[in-house]
Amino acid sequence: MNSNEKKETEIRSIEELITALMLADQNLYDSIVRSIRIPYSMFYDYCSWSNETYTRNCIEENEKFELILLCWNGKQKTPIHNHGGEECWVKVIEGTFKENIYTTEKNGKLKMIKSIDSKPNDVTYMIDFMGFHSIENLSTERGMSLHLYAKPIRRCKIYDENIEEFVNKELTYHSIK
Ligand code: CSS
Ligand code: FE2
Repeated sequence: MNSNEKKETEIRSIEELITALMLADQNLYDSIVRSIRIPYSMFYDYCSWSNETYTRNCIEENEKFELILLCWNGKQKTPIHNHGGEECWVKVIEGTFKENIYTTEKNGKLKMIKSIDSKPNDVTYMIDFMGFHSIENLSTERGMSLHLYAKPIRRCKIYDENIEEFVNKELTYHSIK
């Protein structure tokens, strides 16, 4: 593939991304997410921030998929969670993040099996048979990550550190465009 052909396959705006996802079969979502080259300033309209938690900002939601922008203050992190049976892609837009992946052992205890650091443009993938994960903004600065879930995730399991058990959690948005 020469450089001209490569440019044509790159996705350069949020509108282009939504159209590509609407038209494509889910088995093409991985290559679509990896071809995103959207400047981070194009996501500013979708940002909201909270000192309590990372925020979930809905860019697009339909029957096939959910595209959300997560905005993180410094050091914010998710609980350990699964993805309600759906596929999950995370693309870093701005900042540096750590993903820890866990499985449950026979006695039910959680075991961390992998840790991945990611930077802008990196893509990670998760699905329930791979286990559970948590994501953390490694920096003390704000960060943004783009999450594609197919299909949309209404509820998932999150690990409650106090009772050392998973509990069901309904997922909500902090903002919707
Ligand atoms: N699944 C988490 C983010 S890490 S993929 C969420 O949607 O809140
Ligand atoms: Fe996740």
